[in-house]
Amino acid sequence: MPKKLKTLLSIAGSDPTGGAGIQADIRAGISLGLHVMTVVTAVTAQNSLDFIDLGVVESHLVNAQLSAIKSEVIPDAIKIGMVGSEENLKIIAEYLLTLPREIPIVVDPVLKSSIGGKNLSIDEEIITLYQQLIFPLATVITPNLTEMEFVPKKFPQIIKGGHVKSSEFVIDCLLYGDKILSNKLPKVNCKNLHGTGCIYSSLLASYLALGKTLEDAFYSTSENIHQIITRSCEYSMGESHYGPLNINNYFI
Ligand code: PXL
Repeated sequence: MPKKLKTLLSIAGSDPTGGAGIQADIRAGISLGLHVMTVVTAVTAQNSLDFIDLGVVESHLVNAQLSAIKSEVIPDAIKIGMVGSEENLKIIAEYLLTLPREIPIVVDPVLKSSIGGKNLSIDEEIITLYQQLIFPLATVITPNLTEMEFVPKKFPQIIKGGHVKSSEFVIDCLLYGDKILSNKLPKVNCKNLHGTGCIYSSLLASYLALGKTLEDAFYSTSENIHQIITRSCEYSMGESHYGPLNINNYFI
């Protein structure tokens, strides 16, 4: 009998510099030994200097990618990043409803984004759709401090503390049911933070795919992200104003 290959499905956008989005999710999943499948929802053109362009993948193609996966495999966990459009969001929600309830779903909401250092505007309609169709299906949602106001507290969520500028510490919090767990770490001053949110949510989804409880997956992700950021300061990529997290060989 062959061994079961554990799989992570990333539904997200592409980042050509490899730091964030689909590319980050592939790197994170592989670092924990998972096979990573991808449904591309959008293609960004960006680097550390500029956010140049964004093209949304047409919803029939998102649907076709999901169908191709659905007829072959049930992923061991799913991570949802940038969805690209309202139509894509609805199609993704329909796909999620076809899955067994126990499959972990991590939602990293791209509502108010600082992609490429530019603030994209918040789209009220996509927020409503996330709240109605996606959040109720999530095992856990991973907003940052600016996104947390759009995630009602009734949903399990990890609020990542990395965006607090003045503090010497980063406090990540897991809120679920009537529990609040927190993990406090010293803040690392490092410019290579591009894709941190993406790596955070895909590492979390990978731990859940491997069978960790939500609490254990939370602590492991929070601790490891801290170490990975610490290590990432030692590297630089070309003339980059900021660089990617360096997760290569981290778990080896
Ligand atoms: O907000 C995180 C994010 C999600 N998806 C893509 C990104 C980024 C941030 O840069 O590039 C494709």
